Amino acid sequence: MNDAASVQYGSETAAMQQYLREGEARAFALGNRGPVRYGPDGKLHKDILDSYWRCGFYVFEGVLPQTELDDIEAGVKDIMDRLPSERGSPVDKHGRPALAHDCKAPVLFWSKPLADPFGGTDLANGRHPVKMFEPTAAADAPQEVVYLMLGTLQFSDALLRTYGHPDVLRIAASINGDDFVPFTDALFIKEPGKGASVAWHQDGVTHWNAPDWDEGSHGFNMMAQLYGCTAANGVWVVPGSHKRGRADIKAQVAAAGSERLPDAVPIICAPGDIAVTNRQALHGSFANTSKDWRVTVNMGFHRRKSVLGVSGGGLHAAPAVYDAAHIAERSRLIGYAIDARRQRYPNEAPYVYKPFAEAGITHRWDDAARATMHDYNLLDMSI
Ligand SMILES: O=C(O)CCC(=O)C(=O)O
Repeated sequence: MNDAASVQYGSETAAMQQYLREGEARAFALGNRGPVRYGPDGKLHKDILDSYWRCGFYVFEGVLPQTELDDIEAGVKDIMDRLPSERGSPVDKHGRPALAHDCKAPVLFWSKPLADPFGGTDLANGRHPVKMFEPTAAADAPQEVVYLMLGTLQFSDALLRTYGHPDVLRIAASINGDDFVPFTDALFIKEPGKGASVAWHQDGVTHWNAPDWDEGSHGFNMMAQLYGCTAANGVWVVPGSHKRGRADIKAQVAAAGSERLPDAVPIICAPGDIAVTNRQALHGSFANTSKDWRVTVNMGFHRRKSVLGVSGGGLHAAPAVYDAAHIAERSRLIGYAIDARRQRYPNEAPYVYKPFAEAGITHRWDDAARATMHDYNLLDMSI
């Protein structure tokens, strides 16, 4: 992707630059980053798990090699090329049927450049109560950009193959148990000089007041970085906030005097790093006025016990009670991803997903399977 000239953060430029510098220093002092390491039980090394549970996020360095990043980049560029020419258009800029033109499930989220479409609104159950500062975009910026896409695995085999990466799935099993289940998957696109803010929020909805609530009840998101991410364009997290229940975001912003929360730190990644972020952690990201692209391949996972028999939905898909059949149907994506990856990387040991192995279920990734992927994210398990 091409770099664009950076635009300024308006009246907040100086304060923002200082915040980014100080946040970056705090982030590197946390001790929650390094290569993937496993213990004798095949699960993530205990030091990594302890660090993840202490901070609410962890950066796995160097998981995806350049060859795989090239594959992902080609997939993302193809997706971007097929986007509707403008919001609501049935065709792309080449006049072809646009990506997702025939999808019922939510796929494309648009924003004015550098704006904050959710902050301070009732959207998504009002979980983003405070609007972020909205810098002014360049005069020649488009009216709107797509900054978030859901259900992306139906549009790109490259993204599906990454979803089946053995480390991605081993990390999921280490944190959520061998019977972990999918939640949703997404692409966050933060274009330089255009990428929208995602206002401070916590992701969980259903379990905050459950008697067995704990620091892992609402699962986690994995954020694989195509180009890396910086303090300026990355997600910020308040370390430890995933343990403290619901945050009073309005009060925290009022106390700070701006949305620059003093305890928050940025997730800093190189290309190919994968960050894991607890969905209960207070997190958000600022408008991308930097010159750097961020493309995050976001893959969410839950504990099975957090979704089985639970009534969820409303944010990523229609409300539903998630019974065993629903979970099995949505989990097919894991089976397809593992097989898609096996076909591309025949010398790599494929991940064995225990629920399928125990039930003797196998999946084959081919055109027939591809045809069943349309609108698969109607089954996203949003808790
Ligand atoms: O990538 C971003 O900017 C925001 C990510 C986020 O809020 C999420 O995954 O819940």
